Amino acid sequence: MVRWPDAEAERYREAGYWQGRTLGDFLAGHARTIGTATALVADGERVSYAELDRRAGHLAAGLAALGIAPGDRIVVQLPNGPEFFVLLFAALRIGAVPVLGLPAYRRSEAVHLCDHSGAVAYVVPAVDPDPASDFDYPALAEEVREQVPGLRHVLVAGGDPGPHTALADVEGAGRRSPLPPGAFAVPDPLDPAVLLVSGGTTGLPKLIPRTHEDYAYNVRASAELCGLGPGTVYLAALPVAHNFALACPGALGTLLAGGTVVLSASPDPETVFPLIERHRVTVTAVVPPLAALWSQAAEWSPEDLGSLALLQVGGARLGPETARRVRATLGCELQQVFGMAEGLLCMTRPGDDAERVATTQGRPLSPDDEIRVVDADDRDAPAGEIGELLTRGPYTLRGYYRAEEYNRTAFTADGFYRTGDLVRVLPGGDVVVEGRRKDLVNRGGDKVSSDELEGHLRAHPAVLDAAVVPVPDDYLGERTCAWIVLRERSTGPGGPAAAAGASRAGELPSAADAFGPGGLDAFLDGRGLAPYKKPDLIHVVDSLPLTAVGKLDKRVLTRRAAEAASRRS
Ligand code: OOB
Repeated sequence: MVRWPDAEAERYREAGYWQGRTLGDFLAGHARTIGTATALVADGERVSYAELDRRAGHLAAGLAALGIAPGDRIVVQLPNGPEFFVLLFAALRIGAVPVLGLPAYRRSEAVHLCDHSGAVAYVVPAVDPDPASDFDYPALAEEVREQVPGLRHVLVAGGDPGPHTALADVEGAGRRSPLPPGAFAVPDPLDPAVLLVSGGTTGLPKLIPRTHEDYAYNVRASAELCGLGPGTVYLAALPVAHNFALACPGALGTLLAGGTVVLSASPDPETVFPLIERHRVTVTAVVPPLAALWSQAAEWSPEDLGSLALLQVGGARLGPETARRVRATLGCELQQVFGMAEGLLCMTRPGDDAERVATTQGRPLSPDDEIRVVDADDRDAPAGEIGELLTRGPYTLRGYYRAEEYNRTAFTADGFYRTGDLVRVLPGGDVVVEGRRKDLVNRGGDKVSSDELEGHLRAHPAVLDAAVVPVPDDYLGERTCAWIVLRERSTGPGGPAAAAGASRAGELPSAADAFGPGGLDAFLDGRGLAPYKKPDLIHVVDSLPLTAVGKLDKRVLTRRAAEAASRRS
């Protein structure tokens, strides 16, 4: 990994941001001081701080007994449940590095994460808690294991492990032969604590090393900003594998503050509203489409949501109208969060006036977050003008993991991260996100890399070329639109398509004929792509538009996609 230069590291230590501690070390202290308090609630199960600490210790010993050593990577693909946290704290204790994958990932993503991180272990749930997808994770793990020879262990949480090892057995082995405190060397706080997955890069997803120092600061500072304390009851509605729900301040911020984390397997109002009422939830975080959905549902749902004091909304653009409506219907304080797994967090502050909260994405979390707004030539844009946001600071990465070449363009020579987001900064320092330069589709917080999806589309034998662009959508903000040029067409009359009878000369074959049984959907499923990355709209065309210099003109495609969508609605 790329480290911060010594001078900066020193500055962050002197300012008190970096405290020389590991990310999980507060847990043992809490177990002593507030051991009986409830740390986690899930499915009626309550886990106290003492129990979480004890279980993490047992699992740490069990993992060590399997031969998992400091620095080893463990790909974790677990839903919101106690096991996620037992495993996270266990790994942190022995200095193993969890690679946090989303539950929606499938073979393509899982193989990439295990392979690219050089993981020794992969952890999946026995049962998909989402009945709508009912996905077979142990079967996925078998496929991953075949394709990634370096993977030594597949550990299965909660239920029948099939041909793999039950996570509970690893914990049980550690319980029978526990290791004394001090048995493990304390991890170096400057080393990665976790690897997060980037939403917005070219090619396959990049991994973000978050060190103990920088991530602990991220958690602590955001927990302070949001005023979390022992009375906080945080509802994890979004996946805790995502930075927002994990650490901004999220579940880790709540645990650090001695509060209670309520884990929900789904963010649907039918699931979360009863949880909010029953557990008197005070804080939660959602993406904009969910904020809108919750606000609508709150108008007719019988549950009492009065305990909710703060709703954080982030991950994608929240329009001012939605912001005002959400505040009015849910009757709680709203906070906009513009964040990224790479680091920088901008947040509106509790107490900011309502208009500021409705119309801006807040200001950087740390006094030492440096931000620059630049034009296409990296020159500072005039004050208040729109430009690309560059940032560096005490919790923003200096380089992706094992990505030397990519890092040369993703960062400036002096270490600023190019966010790819187009912003403007108001005189009071508030940031307003105006668009983006990076090539991705933000489906209501779920990021789809155009490049990654185009690669999958081009792999189809009937596809000659493909381009993926966003199209505006009332609910998600954006949806994914794929423009596809078919091979048959390009071979002209008498080519393979004509021979196969799929089309008459000069006429496009119907998409259904060209893509085979089940269409593109089935093809992409077969490639093991996460379902949310599949295109929402497909246009088959003769050719893709080019710019004057002969490059693909995505601006034209984006405009055409929007026009086609508005004609339809
Ligand atoms: C969060 O993290 P990621 O890594 O999934 O995505 C980061 C990107 C940003 O670069 C930006 O393009 C977009 O998501 N984004 C927003 C936004 N928050 C994130 N765009 C407009 N308005 C916002 N409020 O999405 C994330 C990480 C931590 C906290 C919150 C969100």
